[in-house]
Amino acid sequence: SSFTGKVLRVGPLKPSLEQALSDGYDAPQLPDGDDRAAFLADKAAGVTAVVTSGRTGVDAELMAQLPNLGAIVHFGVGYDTTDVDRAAELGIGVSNTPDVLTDCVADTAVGLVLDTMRGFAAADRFVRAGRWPVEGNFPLMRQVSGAKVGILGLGRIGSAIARRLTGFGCEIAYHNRRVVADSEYRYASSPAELAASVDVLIVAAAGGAATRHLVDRDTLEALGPNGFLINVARGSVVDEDALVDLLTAGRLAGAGLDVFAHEPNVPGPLLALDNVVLLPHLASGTEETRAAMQDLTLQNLSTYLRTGDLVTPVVAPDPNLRKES
Ligand code: 8YV
Repeated sequence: SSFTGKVLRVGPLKPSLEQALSDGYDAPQLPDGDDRAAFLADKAAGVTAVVTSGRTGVDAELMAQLPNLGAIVHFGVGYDTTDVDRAAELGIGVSNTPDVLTDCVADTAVGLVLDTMRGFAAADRFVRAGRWPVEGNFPLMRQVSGAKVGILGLGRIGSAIARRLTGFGCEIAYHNRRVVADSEYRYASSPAELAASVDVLIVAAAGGAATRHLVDRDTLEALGPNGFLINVARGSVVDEDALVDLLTAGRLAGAGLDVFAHEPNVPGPLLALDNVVLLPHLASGTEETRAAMQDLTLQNLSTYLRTGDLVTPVVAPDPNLRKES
């Protein structure tokens, strides 16, 4: 292929995407450990584009080691594992896969709200353990329809969650880094103020340094013993130690979590709590959505290699800046 040597895979990717990158671009995988230095000495200068994901990303050190890198193409909407500020300084473009996963992630958030507030997974465990005939009725849970919902991060995904829960008759409020113009939902001036006024707080904010521990201990305390926390964003947005403390002490009603601070590790104490629903970061994980994410990833890559532009840029490539650096 005419693109041999130009494209590098960083971190594990969906197998069909790895295959497409190998077949279409002869793209190798960046080795880990001792093999990396020798690989880079041989191949680094030829690399103009990297394909990676929210699990791995490209840090400033790797950018420095790839002198002709012009684009970092992410499989996934989140790109907090890449040093985007450094990429912008260097003129390296960064793309993600927005929109195509919004529906599935919003579906998952609603599923977690239903499961956490109604206790479906716990009730399933109750049935399987043979407890129904022995103990009788399952304990009463909490009503989702009409509940007060707070959404932290009213972007594409947060808005899609709000639309869905409007259909459940929920009263929606939000906090966002900026007030969303023309929003029909009530704006709360801080995460803690939002948490204090709702039954369920749903985290749908972007990850990264700017949102680290945005949901801090105070916010979780404001949510309180009758409040539920749902997170489909990034584990880093929530102070996970505080979350575990409060859940363990019965100072939150429950939590539904698709993301964690140190994936794939889930804090041990949560495994013992029946009022916590734990998912293995699967929100975008359907055949349809992952195929659409793969298509958009490959479109970003091929467009960049053909034209120098990205289809869904987070940072636009700037070849002049890149040459200067
Ligand atoms: C993962 C996600 O990226 O899009 C995101 O930001 O968190 C997920 O879709 C996906 O698992 C690939 O890493």
